[in-house]
Amino acid sequence: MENQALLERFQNYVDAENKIEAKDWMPDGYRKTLVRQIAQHAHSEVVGMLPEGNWITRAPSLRRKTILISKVQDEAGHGLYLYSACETLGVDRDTLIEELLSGKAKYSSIFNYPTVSWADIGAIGWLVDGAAIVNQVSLQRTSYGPYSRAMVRICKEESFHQRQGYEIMIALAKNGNEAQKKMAQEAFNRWWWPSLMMFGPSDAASAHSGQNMAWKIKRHGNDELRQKFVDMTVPQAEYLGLTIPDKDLKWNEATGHYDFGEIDWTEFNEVVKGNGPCNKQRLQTRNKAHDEGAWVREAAMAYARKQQERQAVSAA
Ligand code: BYC
Repeated sequence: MENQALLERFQNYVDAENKIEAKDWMPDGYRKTLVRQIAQHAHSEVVGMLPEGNWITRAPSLRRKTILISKVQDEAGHGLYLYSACETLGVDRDTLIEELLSGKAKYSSIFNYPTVSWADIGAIGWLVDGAAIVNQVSLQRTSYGPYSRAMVRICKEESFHQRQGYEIMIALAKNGNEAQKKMAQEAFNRWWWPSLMMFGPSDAASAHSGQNMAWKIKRHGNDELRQKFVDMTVPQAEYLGLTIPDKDLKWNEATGHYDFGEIDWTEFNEVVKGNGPCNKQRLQTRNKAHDEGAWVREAAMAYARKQQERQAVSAA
């Protein structure tokens, strides 16, 4: 059993808003849940490249193509910061990647939906990166130092991503022709509900929220962040002239928030279990990319080995 005095000291330290660093003592449960969450987050960034990467060769102009390449590359970078943050907790990256490739690890449900038209790229930037920012701004204040610092950098880049998505939506939904407006509305219809699901199960059903809020890993509950996202996004949709695909959505004067309809939790659970529209395709594509990148890893390791040999010779 973990020493009660150590646990109390840890909790007091966290309550006083101190950051926990890699070499500090921490409860096993704290380490375990952080590895779980940060790894899932890293995998989400990496798999998150696939739905958008799918449109790089089909972007409608050179300008759009260069912006999209840059955004997708940023997501790879976010994956790297997060795998590094996870490694500080004592797990190695190969194990994490193996768990992703074998299908054992989870990643965000959102990336198991298809990108059917160019408007989906706008909708992802606007809604998916928008939802990610709401969640990640909160995580900037997470109690684990390396995760918190990774979040600061990631949030800066995500806000560019959100704006590039919104700018695509302005071009299509506000300034576009009838066909483009229709395409934007259809993409919005496809991504609205899955974006709300990104925040996870409702607080009552969330397995980890209670303990993780006490440890200040999570700073806000899933429902609170989801509400914040809805309140922020509805006026943006109105500006674009888009209709929210929810007949129950209405402003509530008493609460000062938008009320919205019930999320389809059966769909959410199915997607998380691996039965979403693109789960199998995403894992296959990721595995193929990993296999095709074997020569890059071998070359990088060969270079690192050569460097070590040289250092050993010069030290002798
Ligand atoms: N999808 O107790 P709960 C991006 C799981 S990528 C799948 O509330 P927690 C971007 C949850 O893991 C940004 N699974 O859990 C990239 C748990 O299962 P386990 C991704 C989900 O951890 C490219 C179970 O349900 N962001 O920005 O307290 C292009 C019970 O849930 C989901 C992050 O990863 C889901 N949506 O709270 C564009 C943020 N939701 O592990 C954009 C970091 C829940 O017990 N993560 N589950 O088997 C978090 O903040 C938290 O982990 C969550 C869930 C709020 C997601």
